[in-house]
Amino acid sequence: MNQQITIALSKGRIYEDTLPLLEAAGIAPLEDPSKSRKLILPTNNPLVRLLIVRATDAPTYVAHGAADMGVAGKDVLMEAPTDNLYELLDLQIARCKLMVAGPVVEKPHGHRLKIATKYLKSAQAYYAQKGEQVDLIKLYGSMEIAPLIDLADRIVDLVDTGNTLRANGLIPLEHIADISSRLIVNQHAYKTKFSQINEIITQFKTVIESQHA
Ligand code: PRT
Ligand code: MG
Repeated sequence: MNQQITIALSKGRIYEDTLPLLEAAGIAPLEDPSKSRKLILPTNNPLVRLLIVRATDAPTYVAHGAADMGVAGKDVLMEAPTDNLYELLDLQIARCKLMVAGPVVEKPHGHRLKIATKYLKSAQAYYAQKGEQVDLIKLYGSMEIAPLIDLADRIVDLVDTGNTLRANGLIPLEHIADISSRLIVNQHAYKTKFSQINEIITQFKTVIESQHA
């Protein structure tokens, strides 16, 4: 028996890059989230709907079973509790790097390095593995400002083209991790809706393999 499938996605780059994958699985949203204010989007398949959520919230919807599956950046998954969900597929979309960045000319720091970031867990794990004691400062955005006004010596943030760093007089210093978006599935839904979910995953895989052959 076919059941309702709910997929959590964030607007912007993840949505744009997931569309072709959904299309290959025969799923086409009936409205464009950049134009519509609807947060629950019906699709051409009456059994499939899309939830438009904040990027950092996607794992929460999936972990609680409010969505059966979703798409989330690895950066987000590294920070979030991932009980109750499986990370089943690297979609190889919305790629970037998690990096340490700092001013082109660093001031001498006679103290422990202060690192501003929204990626506390990843930054903590990175410096622990290096055996370096640092003070972490949690920010929710615009991290690039922190070294400019002496809130922090360096930042840990996502870098794609490097334009944002450059525009703020910062340069990438250390590579922490390659980031891409992952398909996540609620563990219970994966059992109870296995054939429907597996069908979607198979179609996604076909596209990803053809794009990265
Ligand atoms: O924007 P919002 O606050 O709603 O949430 P969000 O920023 O988490 O969502 P969104 O849609 O911006 O990002 C979703 C996912 O895209 C992230 O979780 C990453 O996995 C992935 N991704 C890929 C990126 C980037 N590339 C990226 N460049 N996310 C953010 N950026 C930002 C980065 O933080 C920095 O401010 O872009 C800036 C750097 O870009 P460059 O090209 O100037 O280097
Ligand atoms: Mg953003």
